[in-house]
Amino acid sequence: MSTPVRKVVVTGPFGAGKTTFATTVTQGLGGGTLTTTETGVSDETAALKSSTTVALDHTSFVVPPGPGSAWAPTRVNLFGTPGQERFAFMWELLAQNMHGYLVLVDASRSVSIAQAADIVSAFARIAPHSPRLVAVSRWADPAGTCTQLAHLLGTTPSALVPCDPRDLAQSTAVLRLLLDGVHTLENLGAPVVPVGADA
Ligand SMILES: Nc1nc2c(ncn2[C@@H]2O[C@H](COP(=O)(O)OP(=O)(O)OP(=O)(O)O)[C@@H](O)[C@H]2O)c(=O)[nH]1
Ligand SMILES: [Mg+2]
Repeated sequence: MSTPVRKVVVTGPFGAGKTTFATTVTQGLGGGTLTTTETGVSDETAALKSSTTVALDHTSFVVPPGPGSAWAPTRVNLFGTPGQERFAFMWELLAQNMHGYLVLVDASRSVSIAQAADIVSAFARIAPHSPRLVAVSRWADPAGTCTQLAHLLGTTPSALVPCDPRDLAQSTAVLRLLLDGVHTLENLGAPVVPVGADA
C-alpha cells in the first residue's frame, strides 16, 4: 500500500520558529531537501534575527504514527509561510488544498501574540474547516496562562500546545496531533483533497 500524503502548512508571525520547525523535522524524520527562501532583514525587525522567509519553506518527510494513532505512516508535504505582514498574500496561495495547518507563536513577545491573533483569524477565514493547532514556543507557564493566551489569540485552550520548534520530539508530537485531527475529519466523511503537483 502506498504511503498517504497530506499537505500541512506552518504559519505564524515573524520569528515564531516556522523555518526552525521545518528544519527540525526535515533533519529528524529523514526528510529530503529543505527548500527555504531566506533573505536578509532590512527593517526594524533586524534586532530579532538576521534573515526572514520571503516566499516559502518546503520540505517532505514521513511521520510515523504514535502509540495511540489511528493512521498509517504518512508523508507530510510541509509548506512554511513568510511571517512578515507584507508577504501575507502568500498565505492564501500556500493554503490551497492543505489538509491541516499549524500556527506558531512566540508567547514571550506580546507583538508576536497580537500578530498571531491576526493570522489565526485570517486562516479561519481562508480555511474554516481545516484542522489546526496553535504551537506555542517560549511559553513560560502553559498551565497558568492557557486560557488567557487562547483568549488573546481568539481560539480555544484545547487548540494550544506547547512546542519548542528546535526539539524533534515536541515538533513530531505536534504533527501527530494535527494528523489525528486530519484523520478524524476524513473519517467523518470529509473528502481527501488530492495532493497534486501544486501541493
Ligand atoms: N530559546 C528558544 N528559541 C527558540 C524557540 N523557538 C524558536 N526559537 C528560535 O527563534 C528563532 C526563530 O527563527 P525562524 O525559525 O527563522 O523563525 P520564522 O518563523 O521562520 O521567521 P520568519 O520566516 O522570519 O517569519 C530561531 O533562532 C530559533 O532557534 C524556543 O522555544 N526557545
Ligand atoms: Mg522563516
